[in-house]
Amino acid sequence: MNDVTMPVSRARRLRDLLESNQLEFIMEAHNGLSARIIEEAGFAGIWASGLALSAAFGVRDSNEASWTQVLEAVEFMADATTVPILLDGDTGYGNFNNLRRLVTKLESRGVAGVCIEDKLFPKTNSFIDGERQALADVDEFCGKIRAGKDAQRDPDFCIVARVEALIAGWSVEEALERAKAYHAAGADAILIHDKAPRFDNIQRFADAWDQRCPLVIVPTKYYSTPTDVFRSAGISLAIWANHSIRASVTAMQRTAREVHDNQSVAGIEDRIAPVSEIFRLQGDDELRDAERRYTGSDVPIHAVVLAAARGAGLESVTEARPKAMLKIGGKPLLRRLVDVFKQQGIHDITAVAGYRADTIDVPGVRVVENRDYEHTGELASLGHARDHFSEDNIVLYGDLVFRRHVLTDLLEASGDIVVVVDSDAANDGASDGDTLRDPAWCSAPDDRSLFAQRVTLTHVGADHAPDTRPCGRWIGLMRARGAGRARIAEAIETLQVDGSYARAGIPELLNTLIAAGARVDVVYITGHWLDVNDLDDLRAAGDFAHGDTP
Ligand code: SPV
Ligand code: MG
Repeated sequence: MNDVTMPVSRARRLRDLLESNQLEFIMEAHNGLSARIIEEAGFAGIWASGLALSAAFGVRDSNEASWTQVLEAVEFMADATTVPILLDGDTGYGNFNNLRRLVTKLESRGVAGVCIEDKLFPKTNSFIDGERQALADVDEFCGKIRAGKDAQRDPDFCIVARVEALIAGWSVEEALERAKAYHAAGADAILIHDKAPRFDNIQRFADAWDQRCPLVIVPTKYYSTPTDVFRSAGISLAIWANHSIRASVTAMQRTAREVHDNQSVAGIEDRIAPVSEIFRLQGDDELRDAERRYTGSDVPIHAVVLAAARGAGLESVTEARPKAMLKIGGKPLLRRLVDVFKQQGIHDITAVAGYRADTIDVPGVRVVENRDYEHTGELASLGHARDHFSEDNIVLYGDLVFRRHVLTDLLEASGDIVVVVDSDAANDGASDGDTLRDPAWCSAPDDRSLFAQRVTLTHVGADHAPDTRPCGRWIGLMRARGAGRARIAEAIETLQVDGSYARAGIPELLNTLIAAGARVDVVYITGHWLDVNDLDDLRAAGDFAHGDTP
């Protein structure tokens, strides 16, 4: 024997529920979603109810859904869950041979057991004209049970024989005779069903049964009976057989009526599950993880757009909106950025708003607000997006316009902290006499070779700048991932301690990182981008965007 513990099969777990020495409970589900909800609620098993399955299909509980349609639905339920499922197999959808085939198929789809009832195909729900329902011949039903037991491959697969004698108006004695025969034929448990509002007949049945094999009940009509009564009667398993579908019908009817009458969903929004809850129940997280594993993008990238500024040189056009919402070539700047990100498969985007935050309205963007934007810097704005950081983050100014390859180059670069530096801009400041914004000093100038150089940033910004010529301009675009995140957190702490955090920009953060020994890698580009700082830039951005359109 080795120590590897084999996972306990679902069939085994259903058997354990039936054979445990306490009262256990399972609850109805009718599709993958409801099955998952039942499991999450804590139930150790699920009843795949014939009534609920057929109702969910919109047909009657009279074998109108074919057995393969039921099989397919229960397979979705098994896929969506880990707990055992007991299928309500009606009469077994035919004779002994049909049941054999059913058992084989259920086992192959991960269903733990089947319950068959001693009525005739096509069956009728037990609560509809029960007295008029014909019961199966006892010998024929016993043959069916034996055939099912012989067909199962897994010795733990359970066949529950359901006695409908009380439903059809027969005596407790008749029910007992039938149950004994079914038990002798190999049934793993007996479901004794009744439509009476009181538990009395089942109590008499249970007393006489005397624990020959596990007893299962469906307290739909005698629902007011205290659960302890079932316990003292020695019942093994109680099935809450139709309460999920009934609950959802009530909720859907109420909601549909209200939405119809109000011609609006505004009133119900807060009372229904958010779409994110549906995604969660569908297991969307697992798909995101799998995408990461199998499509090469290791970690989903999160983009933070710093969009709090009104724009100092743009007052005349930013009365009603922040700079990031200015239209370039018909599209707000922020919208252009979002489009570029989405093209690269980056869908998790946070914009940090400040000035006229209320006007930031771009689909696909999470907006967080830096209310104190007038008195704080970009670093504080970045701090407002902290809760949404992922393992891999792109941070950029909201007034950037760039060709797609600029982002591609950044995404392809290695390094935990990477900045994009335009080496062409090194000449700009020198030629026109302007002060170069965000000048960047690097470990080596851009050699413009086709082969990536490993260059690091040594300083950015005019403050405390080295006495040499900068190698270019940091364009306001960077990436921080993996261990780089922790380095950034440490640098932020340093800036908080020395009191410069609130006013600091991203260059101060980068310089603090460098001072602390962190490696900041550089991706050199040569032009093909601009930022919008005044009306001239705005015009230039319009032309640039024009050139952008194929
Ligand atoms: C079902 O849930 O489909 C059942 C139980 O068979 S009952 O509806 O009570 O007959
Ligand atoms: Mg049923």
